[in-house]
Amino acid sequence: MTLPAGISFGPDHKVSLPASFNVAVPFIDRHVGEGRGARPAIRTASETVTYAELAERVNRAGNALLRAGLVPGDRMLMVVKDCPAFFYLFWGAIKAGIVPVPPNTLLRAPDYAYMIEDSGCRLVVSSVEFAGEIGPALKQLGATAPEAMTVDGFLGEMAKASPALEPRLAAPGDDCFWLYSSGSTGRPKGAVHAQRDMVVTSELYGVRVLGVTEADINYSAAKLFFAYGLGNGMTFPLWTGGTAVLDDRRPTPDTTFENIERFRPTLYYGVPTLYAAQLVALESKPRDLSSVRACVSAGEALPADMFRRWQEKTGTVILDGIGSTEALHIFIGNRLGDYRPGTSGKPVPGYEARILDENGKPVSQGESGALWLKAESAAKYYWNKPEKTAETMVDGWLNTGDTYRQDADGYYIYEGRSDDMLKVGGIWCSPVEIENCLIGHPAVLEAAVVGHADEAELIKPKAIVVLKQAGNGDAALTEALMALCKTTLAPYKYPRWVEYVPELPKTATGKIQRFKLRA
Ligand code: 3UK
Repeated sequence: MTLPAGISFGPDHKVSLPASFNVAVPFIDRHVGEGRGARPAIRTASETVTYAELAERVNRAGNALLRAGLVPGDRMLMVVKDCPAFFYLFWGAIKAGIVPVPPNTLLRAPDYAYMIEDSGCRLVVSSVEFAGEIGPALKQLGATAPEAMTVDGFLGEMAKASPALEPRLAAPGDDCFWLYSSGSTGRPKGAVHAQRDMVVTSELYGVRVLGVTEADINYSAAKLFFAYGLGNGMTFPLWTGGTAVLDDRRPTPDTTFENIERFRPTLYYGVPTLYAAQLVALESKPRDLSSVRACVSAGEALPADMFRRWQEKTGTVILDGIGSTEALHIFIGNRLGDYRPGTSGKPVPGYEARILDENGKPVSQGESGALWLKAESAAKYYWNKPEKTAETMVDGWLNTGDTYRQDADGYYIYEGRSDDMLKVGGIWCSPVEIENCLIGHPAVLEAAVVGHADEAELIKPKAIVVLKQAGNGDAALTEALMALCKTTLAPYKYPRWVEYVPELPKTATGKIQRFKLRA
C-alpha cells in the first residue's frame, strides 16, 4: 500500500509530514476514501467494527468530548480495557485536538489520583471494571476532582453527538498523547508524544521490519495501555488498513490460544512471561497456530531457550525487540530474515543506537555500556518533570537506562538495567514501592526487593526481610506479606519469594545495596 497523501520517508528513513495536519486522518479517515470502508478494523468476541463505522464513531467521540466542555489542548485520562471504545476515545480526542492519556489499567487508586492531579486532566473516562480504584481516586481529590464518566456513559454521549467532525489541524511536533512511565523512585512520569510519533513507529517498525500489510490480522496479548500493545493492537493495523483483534480478558494461555484459533491472526504479539506460560500449556494440549506468520516479544529479554522451544513446538519464530514508552515502540529488533535468539537484534531502520562508557564515549566493539537512542518517535519531554527530562533526553538522544553490548556480528545483547527497576511480565515494578509496602506490616523492620529468576529464567520480585523480633518468619508470615502486597499494590508486583535475614547490606549513607542481594 502506498503511504498516505502528504507523508513520505527519505532514503535515511526520516519522515516528512505536512506542516499542518491531524494524525487521525491517515490512521482513521483515509481508509474509507481508499475503499476499505467495509473492511474489518476491529474484531472482538462479540462484534466487528468496520473502517466506515470506526471513522464515524471516532467523529462522534471527538464531538462528545467537545460537548462535555473540553477544549483543544485539554487532557483526558482514559482508564479503558481493550475494547473498541478505546479506539473511539483515543482517536476522537486526537481528531478534536484533545490529548488522550491511557494509563496502565492494573494500578491502584493512589496511582490514579496522582495521574489525575499531575495531568490536570479535565475528564476521566473509565471502564466500569475499574470503578473500585477510580472511585476512591476521585474521592481522594475531593472538590478538585475533574468530571468523570464510565465508558458506557460515554457511548451514550456519543450516540447523541454529531457523526461529522473536522480534524483540528496541528504541526507534526505538537503534543498528541501521553503515556505514563514509572521509575524506581518518585512518581510516574507522563511522556508527551507528538503527532508524528505513531507515524514513525508504524512505518519503521511495523511496515519496514515486520512487513505489516492490510492483509494482516494483528493480535496483541499485550494490552493497549502499554506502548507496545498500543502499536501492535492499534496503530499498526490502522496504519496499514488491516485488522486488530481485541480481548478485554486477562491474557492467559487459554484465552490467547482460544483467540489464535478463533480469529486466525497472522501476527501475534506477546511478552516473555506469557510465552513461558503458553509453552507449559502446549505440553499438555497442542494448539493450532498455523495462521501465525510471526510472533513478536518485547517488554523484557526473551531467553534463547524459549525461542528454541517455541519454534520446536509451533514452527514459528519469536522476534524479540526492545522498545520503551519514551521511544514509543521497538527500536532494536530481530526480523524475519535476520534474527539471533538471545539478542534484541539490530537497530530498526531510522533509529540510531550508541553504547557509551561512563565518560560518554562509544565503547569498543563487544564492550558493554549504556544504551542511548536517537529516535524520531521519541517523547518530547516528561510533563512537569524538567529534571527527569534533562537527565533522560540529552541533545536529541534518549538515555534508555539499559546496559547493552554488541556481539561480533552486531546483534545487541541486553545486560540489565542501570537502575534497580524490574520488569515483571513486561511491566515496570519498582523495588522501592514493594519495600515500602512490606515495611507497612507490623512484624517487618526493613525490606529489600531484588529481581530473581524463576524456572523459565524470567525475573520476578524477591523480598529480603529483616524482622523487628530477631529470627525467621514462618510460612504464615510469608503468606501474609505476599497477601499484603497483592492487595495494596498492582497484583503482579507481589514478591514470589520471601527470605529472612538478620540485617541488610548498606552503603555508608544507609542506602540498601540491592546488587549484593541479587546473587
Ligand atoms: C526493557 C527490554 C530487554 C528495557 C516497550 C516494546 O517495554 C516497553 O516499554 P517500557 O517503557 O520499558 C522499557 C524498558 O523495558 N525492555 C523492553 N523490551 C526489552 N529489555 N529485552 C527486550 N526485548 O529495560 C527498556 O528500557 O515499559 C516495549 C514496545 C514499546 C514499549 N513501550
